[in-house]
Amino acid sequence: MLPGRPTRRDGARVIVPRFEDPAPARGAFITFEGGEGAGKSTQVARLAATLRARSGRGACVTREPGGSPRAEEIRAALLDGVAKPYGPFAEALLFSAARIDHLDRLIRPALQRGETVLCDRFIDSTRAYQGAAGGLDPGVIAALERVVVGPTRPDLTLILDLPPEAGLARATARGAGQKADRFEAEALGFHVRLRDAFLAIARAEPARCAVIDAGRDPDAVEAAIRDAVASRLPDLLPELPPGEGIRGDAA
Ligand code: T5A
Repeated sequence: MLPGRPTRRDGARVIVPRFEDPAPARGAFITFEGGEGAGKSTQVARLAATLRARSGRGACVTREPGGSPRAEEIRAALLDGVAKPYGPFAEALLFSAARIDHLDRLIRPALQRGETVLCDRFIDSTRAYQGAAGGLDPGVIAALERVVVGPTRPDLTLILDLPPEAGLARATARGAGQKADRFEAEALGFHVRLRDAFLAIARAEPARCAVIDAGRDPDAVEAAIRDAVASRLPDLLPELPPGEGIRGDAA
């Protein structure tokens, strides 16, 4: 028997999640959340470039669902709608399965190396999509977070907020000619509930979350994100000497 692992009465080993890290996480964990087409991927890339140039630390860019080869396989199935007929609980389990692999293979190792991890969607998407908009009981979602995520919680979550009509129009314009994916294809009411859910998360956890007005042009959104990071995690974006780094230091 491995230390700390319970066994069943028949002697078989019981697998339980273990979160004791071999070394304490030294990096920072930043997640980006919001509705469809809010501009998360665009801003993850911009912030990563800024952090690489300014913080002297590595910046690891990743996304959910996905981020590791196995999780990317689950992503393809989820966005194709394979799990939709089974309902939001089954979908939440699949997002969780992808998240377990992503955390183990990529996020926790990067944090232990002292890198800043920038993740395009994380637990709040499960809360909003499968929970608030999908109807899954918040108690079930909290239980999943406890066993899947454990202590690996974001230090900062940037919630990119804009009316769903605008986000869906951006996503449609970008994917001109492509079929909408499993979640893009939901009715407008679903996307309105998503927006409300993300804003409610921000109100409930103001120390972790910052709401960014994503309806502005990409440079203005980027500037607001830099301000939020600089004020919440000042070690990552130390103040520049006067006259330096207005724009272009993210190139
Ligand atoms: N999901 C995910 C769950 O249901 N539960 C979960 O637990 C998790 C983790 C993932 C789907 O899975 C769901 C949520 C999602 O539906 P995805 O393709 O990763 O699928 O979906 P999104 O994260 O929504 O990705 P998108 O690419 O659609 O949106 P982004 O990343 O927010 O937007 P972005 O940056 O790609 O920009 C979209 C378009 O708008 C332009 C860009 O150039 C691009 O063309 N743009 C702007 N235009 C004007 N002004 C700005 N400020 C702009 N910023 C970007």
